[in-house]
Amino acid sequence: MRYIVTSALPYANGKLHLGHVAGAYLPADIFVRYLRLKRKDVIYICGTDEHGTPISISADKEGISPQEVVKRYHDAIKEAFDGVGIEFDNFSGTARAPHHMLSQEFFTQLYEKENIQSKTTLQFYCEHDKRYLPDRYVEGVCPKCGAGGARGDQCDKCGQIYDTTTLKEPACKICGNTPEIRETKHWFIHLDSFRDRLKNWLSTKDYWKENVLNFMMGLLDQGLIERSITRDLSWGVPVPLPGAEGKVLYVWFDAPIGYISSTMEWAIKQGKPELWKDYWLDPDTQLIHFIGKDNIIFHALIWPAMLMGQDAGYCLPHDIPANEFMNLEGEKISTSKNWAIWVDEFVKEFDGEYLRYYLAVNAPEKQDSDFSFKDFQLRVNSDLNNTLGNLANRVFAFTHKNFDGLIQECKLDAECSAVLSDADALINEIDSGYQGYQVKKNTKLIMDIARLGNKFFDERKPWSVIKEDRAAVNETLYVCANLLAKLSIAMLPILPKHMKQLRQMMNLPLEPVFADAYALLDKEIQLGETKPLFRKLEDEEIDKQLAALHAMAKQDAAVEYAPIKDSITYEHFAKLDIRLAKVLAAEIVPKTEKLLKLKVDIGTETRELIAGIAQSYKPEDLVGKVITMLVNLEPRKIRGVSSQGMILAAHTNGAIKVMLPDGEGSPGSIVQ
Ligand code: B3M
Ligand code: ZN
Repeated sequence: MRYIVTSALPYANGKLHLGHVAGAYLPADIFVRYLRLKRKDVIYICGTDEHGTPISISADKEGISPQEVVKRYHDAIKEAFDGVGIEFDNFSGTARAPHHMLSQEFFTQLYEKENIQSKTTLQFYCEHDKRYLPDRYVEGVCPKCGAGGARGDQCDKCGQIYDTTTLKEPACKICGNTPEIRETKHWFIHLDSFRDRLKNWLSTKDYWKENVLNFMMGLLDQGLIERSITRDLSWGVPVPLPGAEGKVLYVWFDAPIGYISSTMEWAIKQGKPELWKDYWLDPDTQLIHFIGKDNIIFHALIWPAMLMGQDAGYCLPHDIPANEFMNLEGEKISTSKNWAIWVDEFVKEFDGEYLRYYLAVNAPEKQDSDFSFKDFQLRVNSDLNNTLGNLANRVFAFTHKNFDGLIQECKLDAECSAVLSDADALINEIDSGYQGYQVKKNTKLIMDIARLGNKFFDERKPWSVIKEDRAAVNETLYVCANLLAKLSIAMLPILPKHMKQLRQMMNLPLEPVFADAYALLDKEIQLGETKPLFRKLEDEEIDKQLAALHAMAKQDAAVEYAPIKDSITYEHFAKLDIRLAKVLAAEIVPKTEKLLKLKVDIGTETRELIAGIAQSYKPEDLVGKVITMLVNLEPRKIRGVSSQGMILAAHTNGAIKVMLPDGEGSPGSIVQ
């Protein structure tokens, strides 16, 4: 039996961040490495998704061709994958000619079988740019919540999806003019004609992850509607029909076909152009798509229908392990707010396998998870260094010091055999964990093997036994070496580079099979040169990263400006009596978090007032400072205190900053 494992094709429109890696790539790479340990026939296929409106928008904005945008990000993404050891058998791109041809064949086949039909719809058209405007090319005011900056078909503020033509105050994103509404022809795939086949096929998928199954069942119950699969754009796969000039296939129609065209490219590189058929045209092939949860509908509904509609004997997805999302420091990753960790930058600071480990321990398998720098540091230090690394270090150091690096194979007493069979029980669990994509659970089980080893080493006290019983110490070391050997196989899919190093230091074969994890080392073990496997992460480097993350996000945060208020006369302004005031005392208003009670000197008198600035200032930060204050504001009772005035402050960069005079200032001075 063969396996095709795929990861969602990343858009060639931005760099790779760690949320991508955690969701669709690392879990797949680990699974593939596991299958290879089992000597399964597997190919791991991916490539960049090079079509879609955002790519042509980026190109328009930068005044370059979409090809240039695509090339830039294709290369950057590939490099980032290399940095974290994600190894595809082929990494293609959907702008390549063979992919275009195959996508057109897919379309034509469905069209000829009448699974695709055309319809006339309404669409924005920009007279100035002489083009139809796909949804993302139009911006306006949301018809539901009234927020500005709403996209043609969806408002990011309230999440509402609406008919493009109901958008208020539409503006063309290219030139800013108001577009008109025109008729345009598009093609739709009739999913309903696949309903029974889809239902039957889905009914055999009771082993799928719950999140995917529930989602699909809900969709099928709602009834399948037709879906538009073409767009008015120049960048994409041209619709292969007469009279369809200026129309391309919707990016989500052609993208999954990329899994096949990338496999074809792979076969050609292997010198066997027909080889892709052995995989794709065998109904027994296990086709497994790793994706993020936002891609479920395309992979579990539309794509299978497209494959069925070909009537060409394509295998259908066997499983679609969709992962949830990974957040960053408690907040949603957002590329537009620059709240993201870019993989290429991360691997310049830290070993890419530290990231693999952390994303594995913290895999967003059943629910969203969170990346936090402090937790990353903790995991690397306590798991990789103090647990796994520690076992290797102490065994190696002890063996070098007392036995010239040589551990003899030996008979085992009951205690030792028990430890090794405990480890084998863990290996069993790890084996089935990998089969069920349970990477997170597996990292814990593997660490349990290391913990077992450390505990055993401690209990056997080789440092004191060495004086009277060298054979017993050899036995201890032999058991530990076996544990390390088991662990090096169990952990290989997650930390391939480090586990290879570990095996190298122990002079073990570098291409083990999974079953070797159960076998006892049957020869003496002559250690090679050994060195610590991992390094500890210091507070300073972690703090530095954290600070950089916040700084980048602030710098790029999209500032929302309130509209400028109606004009006033000077007389209006002159009514405001603003003076400098010196803070004499400050304290938090009890039972509040935001309020400070201030006592200030305004030259002529002292006043008390309440200011909502406690989240940006501690009381002691303010005492002694000269600030600006509106002194003729009507007094107000706040929390039982009569607040006599208002201090002036700016809301800026997410904090409140009190306005201070430039240099020395004396209380009572007029501000105007
Ligand atoms: N390009 C990636 C995304 O939605 C999308 C996946 C295509 S897989 C065929 O992030
Ligand atoms: Zn325009």
